[in-house]
Amino acid sequence: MPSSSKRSANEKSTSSPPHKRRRSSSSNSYTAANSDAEESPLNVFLLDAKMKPETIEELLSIIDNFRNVDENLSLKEKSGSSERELHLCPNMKDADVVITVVHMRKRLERHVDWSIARRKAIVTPQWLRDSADSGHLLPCGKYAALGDLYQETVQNCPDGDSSQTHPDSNSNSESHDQESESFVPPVPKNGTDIRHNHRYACMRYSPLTCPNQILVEKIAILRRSRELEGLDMQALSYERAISVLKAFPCPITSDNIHEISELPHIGNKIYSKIQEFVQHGDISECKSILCETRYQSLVDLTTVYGIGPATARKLYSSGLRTIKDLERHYEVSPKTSDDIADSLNPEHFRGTGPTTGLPQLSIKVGLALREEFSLHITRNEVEEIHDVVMNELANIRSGCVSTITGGYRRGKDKSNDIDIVISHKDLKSGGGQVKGLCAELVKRLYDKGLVTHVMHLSSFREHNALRTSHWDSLEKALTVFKLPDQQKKHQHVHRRLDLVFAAPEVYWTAVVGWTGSRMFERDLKLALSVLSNHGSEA
Ligand code: TTP
Ligand code: MG
Repeated sequence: MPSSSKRSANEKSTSSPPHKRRRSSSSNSYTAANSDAEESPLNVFLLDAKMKPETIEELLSIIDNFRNVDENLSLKEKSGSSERELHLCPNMKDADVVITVVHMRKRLERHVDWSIARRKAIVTPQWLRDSADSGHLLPCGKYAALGDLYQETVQNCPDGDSSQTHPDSNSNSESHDQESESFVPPVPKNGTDIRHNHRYACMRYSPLTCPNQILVEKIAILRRSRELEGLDMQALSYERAISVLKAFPCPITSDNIHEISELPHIGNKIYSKIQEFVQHGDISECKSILCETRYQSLVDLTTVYGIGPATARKLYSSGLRTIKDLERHYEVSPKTSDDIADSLNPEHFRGTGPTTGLPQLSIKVGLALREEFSLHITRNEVEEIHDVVMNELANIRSGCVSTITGGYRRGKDKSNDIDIVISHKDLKSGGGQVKGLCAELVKRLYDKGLVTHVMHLSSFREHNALRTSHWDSLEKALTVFKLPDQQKKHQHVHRRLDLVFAAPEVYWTAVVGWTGSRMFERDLKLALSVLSNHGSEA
């Protein structure tokens, strides 16, 4: 229990409106449609240990003033909404939500029995602030105060929003508003084993920006240096660790760092780097990597589309160090965006594909367009390009369906390229309808000046009984796309556009496979193969 002097903070709540009906604290069956719950106030307990007096005052004031009604709702909607008052609860046992700044299990156990804690949603003060700002009770997962109780916090959360959908809508424009906000994980259905410490990335929530973002970015430098040097296993270990840390629901401090050592894919070496970061705010190896001229050169060289780590190392060994060196080597002069289009004449680069007759993307083009490719693409432009592509496709074949995938589908505000998966709505004849369509579409876009280069164009493979992968039924084109310039003032830049055509029966598999992240895809395959092995053993 909280100390008696602090406990009075909770007791102040008696001045707030008396609650109409007390609901069993252990119940987690509340939904917005539950009329009993609509009438009962939500019991909130402030665990004041380590909480500053001004924070307690602030939270008390929010609790007193809180009414869970969205001001934007119409009267009719308000009458059916989950209007709830908050009631400051004098003890944790009867509370629905516990607000605390404690992040450590041991410290929490000084105040409450662990078996009680496991039946509560235990969140940071920010949950209350953000709920008050948004006018309704928010999902708790993002605000879970203890990593150990993340799952329980999500399950016991009184947000009442069972309708929250994952960004997997067929209609990209509809999902846009939801996705452009920072992603709030949906409440898992009963029995879904999604938790931050799961060993597979596909079973963990992964926010776009996590509570340990700076640490994650430091470890990304270690990963990148290994990748650039061809140390793929080490790079993968760091990538796995990053993925796990991204899912950890609260800031890592000296109080909770012991929880990190118990997470999957966190070995001794990575743990010691995390310890160093927690103690000193930086990782010395990162500082020295960033100062290495070889690292700086390899990073620069790989900013050119078409140059991966292996090519970059070869170029480096032949004495090339900078973008200027590359421009001299490949005889590509730096261009402004005004005259770059002319310089992209396919004849100039002599990269015509043998089967398609389309200009292929070469390192020279990647170099000429380096600056344009480095400009992030907004969600609006992604959608505009998608619309243009689908309008052109409608002129060739009716009945096609599509989903924008990649980082866009994961909710990223800015993308590096555009990924679109396309199929046909007719499940029976659709396979035949999309066959060969990829090359046809790319040719049309090229003739219209919308696609300027093609880096790769593949067609469906003949069926092979030994292959189990769905990639047999995909056609892919990796291209460069440019929206037409409307006026001189508003000039569009070249963008990388990947088009994937899938037969209807594998459409959603292709959508999932092309959504990422890379670690999610990798672990999804791993988890599925483990499952199928279990199945065959059974
Ligand atoms: P990308 O377009 O390379 O990545 P992205 O869309 O996640 O991010 P951005 O474009 O903004 O840099 O790849 C699209 C998806 O394809 C990716 O999210 C997952 C899948 N993919 C893999 O599974 N493995 C890979 O090696 C690559 C490159 C992509
Ligand atoms: Mg992408």
